[in-house]
Amino acid sequence: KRLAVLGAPVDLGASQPGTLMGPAALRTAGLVPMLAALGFAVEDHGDLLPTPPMDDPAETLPDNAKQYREIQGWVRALSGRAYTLARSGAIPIFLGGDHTLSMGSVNGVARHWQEQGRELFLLWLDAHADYNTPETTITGNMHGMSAGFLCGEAGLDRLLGDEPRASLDPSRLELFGIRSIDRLEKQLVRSRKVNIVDMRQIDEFGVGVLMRSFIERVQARGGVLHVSFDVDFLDPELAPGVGTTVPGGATYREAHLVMELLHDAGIVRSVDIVELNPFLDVRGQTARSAIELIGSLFGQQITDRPTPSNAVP
Ligand code: DIR
Ligand code: MN
Ligand code: MN
Ligand code: MN
Repeated sequence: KRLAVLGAPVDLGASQPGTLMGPAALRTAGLVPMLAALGFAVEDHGDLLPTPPMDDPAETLPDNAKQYREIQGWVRALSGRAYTLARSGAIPIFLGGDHTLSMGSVNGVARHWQEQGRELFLLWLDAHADYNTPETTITGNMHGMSAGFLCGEAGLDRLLGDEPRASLDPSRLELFGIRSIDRLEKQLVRSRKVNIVDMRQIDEFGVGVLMRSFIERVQARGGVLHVSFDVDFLDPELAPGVGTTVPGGATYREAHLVMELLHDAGIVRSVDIVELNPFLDVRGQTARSAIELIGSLFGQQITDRPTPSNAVP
């Protein structure tokens, strides 16, 4: 099985600079050899360059979308590359960069699966819902708009330029680990009936039960899955190297179980690792946590004992 690693050092979508160092830190922490040791053929495609800012006279710049033109250059380039990589049959792993990366990566892979007639589901592991639009945002930071954009919310309609826009029904988005959501964003998520697993649910039911029920939903539809992993999903104790830490996140063990269950299900076809900010990290701790989790996602196990993955309580 082939894995294709692609860096996208974008940081203009976040409130603080620094995520542009993310791909380098993930490589320094040993991502590629770790995946190779698990038996994969790993191609490292290096880092992507954005397309030059578009000058589209028909496009009025949206209000409240900071650095729109530059983000647009990244998103368009990413979407094209993601489409080609997915079509090549490899599992692409996109290294961020801030979470605007996903507007391109997910759009590109979604186009591919649409052509194949397979339903793509999107698992959003994050402290935040990222379901803002230029209408609902408080900060204007575009990394808080990615999930909304991907589900077809209005306001960034020409972001992709001539790159085809895939459509992802909000019913195929799973927000998981959420503990920070803005007021208008919450209303929007509710009105779209997006599935949302917040920390309250994780505390009450545990990640095992919740993740299994999501996986069953994907499998029942014969679907495939993109995992968009914002490292602020993790508790700040474990992942201090993020611009927008929120207390009360997933623990080391919860996060590993999520990844192990996803691996066992065999449905993951593409991955983003985003929002790692090495400038804020403590001796590479967050980068290391992130790659250990990616190891679990791709089959790293403690023992070779078969896991009772179908033992649904
Ligand atoms: C906040 C924070 N909801 C915003 N969002 C994110 O700026 O829209 N922080 N994604 O990481
Ligand atoms: Mn995010
Ligand atoms: Mn986040
Ligand atoms: Mn963030």
